[in-house]
Amino acid sequence: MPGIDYSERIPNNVDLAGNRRLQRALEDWQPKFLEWWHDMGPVGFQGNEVYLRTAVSVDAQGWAHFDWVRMPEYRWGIFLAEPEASRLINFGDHKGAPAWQDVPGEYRGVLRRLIVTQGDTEPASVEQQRHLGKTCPSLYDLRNLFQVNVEEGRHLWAMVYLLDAHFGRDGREESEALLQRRSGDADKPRILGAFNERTPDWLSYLMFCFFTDRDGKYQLASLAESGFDPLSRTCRFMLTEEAHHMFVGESGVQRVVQRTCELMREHRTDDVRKHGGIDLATIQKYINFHCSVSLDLFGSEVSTNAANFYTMGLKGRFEETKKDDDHRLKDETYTIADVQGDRLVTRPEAALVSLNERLRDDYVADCARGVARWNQVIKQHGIDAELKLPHRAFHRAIGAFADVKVSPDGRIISEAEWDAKHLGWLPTAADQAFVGSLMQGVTEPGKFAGWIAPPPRGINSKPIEFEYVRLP
Ligand code: BYC
Repeated sequence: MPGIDYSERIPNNVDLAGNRRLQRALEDWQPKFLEWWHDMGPVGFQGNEVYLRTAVSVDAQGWAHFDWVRMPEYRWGIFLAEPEASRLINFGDHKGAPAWQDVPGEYRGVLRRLIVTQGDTEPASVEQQRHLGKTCPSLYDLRNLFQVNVEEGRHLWAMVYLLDAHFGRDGREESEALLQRRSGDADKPRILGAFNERTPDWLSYLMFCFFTDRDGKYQLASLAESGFDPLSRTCRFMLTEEAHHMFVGESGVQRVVQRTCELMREHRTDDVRKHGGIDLATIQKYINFHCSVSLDLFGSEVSTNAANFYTMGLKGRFEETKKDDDHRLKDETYTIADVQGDRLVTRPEAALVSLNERLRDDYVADCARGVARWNQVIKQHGIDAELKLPHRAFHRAIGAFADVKVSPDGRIISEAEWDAKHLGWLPTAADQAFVGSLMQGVTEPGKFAGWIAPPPRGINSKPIEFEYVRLP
């Protein structure tokens, strides 16, 4: 049965009670997690009841449970998707062998590193978003923020479970370290770049949910293909949670765009700032920033790490089993983006070392679909403007483009041109101050800040004016 046992101190569907050693390790970690949540989780609102969704089982219907919960009392637990009978390793050198239920000894270090990197992003995002509550544009948005935050907390639990269950003392040490690194801290930063950036305002947050959580979707989907079955099963369940985070991002930015268009039409101007809206030019700059830092999260275009993860059977491609090839890729090539002299080019490269770029391609296509939906809103308002994804080489810090300056439309430019123009491409301190000035908390049920349109419908068929967070 896919049911989750909520009578346990740590809700789970992995029969934790049957593994006393693991249960003790996790019960030892639980108060440390709560201490971290208290210190680094959402600022304020910890005593308020929030209308949250909790998984009651790991099947599709298991998400139907909504209730009032105070965040520190959220039932974080360990939920794995149901096992697939006789699952095999579907790619790499071990293709066709039974999926591993235990860590293959020779891959222990690599697998641990992958799990830790994934796990590290989860608390990082909660840390990045912790100050947003007091400037929420509505109770509806506040509730969505907290839903995302508690689920990122649960994703941390998911990775800690794998570490504690399968990596012994090393795993327990890594579990502790996950609570000790801090987003943006100079001495003990989070592992990946985007997770050390600030999320100072709600526009940044919505962009983060659209662009950075979408990296989560693609990375988790690749790890869900893993030959290490416990990782695959935990990622499969995490993906069901991730979908909501991307909904928050896509629909959130769409509502900002909609409000901007309404103001543009009403006042017959592009400059909606003086009417309390966020102009399309500023929205474009935020897209440029969040897209580029999220593109970095896929790693270098040419990566032996990526080739090894694949050959070892640990991390597959997006929708690996739906692809019609040999799933070993030793003789294949793939077209990747690169720099040659002063030109951006595409060129063939061995498919195995190109797997990061291939995943980035899947990701970019998905982002483009979302941006097209935002552009529909602009078009419906009869406005002649278009939001665009920046060129993938723009503003990169990882990989082939890290050492060149590139414009958002994909031209290699000189340092001098970059210096002269980059303030027009990326959010400036003044842009951030302006967006920051709009961030005034709105907490009256049914009311929305003036820079974002209300959503078309509420959560779980509740009305938009529902009291999604109970304030005193
Ligand atoms: N920042 O061969 P390379 C999510 C390091 S988001 C800093 O280019 P590789 C979420 C790299 O670690 C999904 N360092 O890359 C979203 C390596 O270091 P070592 C998170 C970076 O290894 C929102 C070196 O550079 N999950 O879930 O092929 C909210 C050379 O590496 C960066 C994962 O990432 C960077 N951007 O691939 C909440 C999945 N990029 O080993 C949650 C697990 C690279 O030489 N991680 N480096 O010291 C992976 O699969 C891989 O580690 C990466 C990098 C795809 C990230």
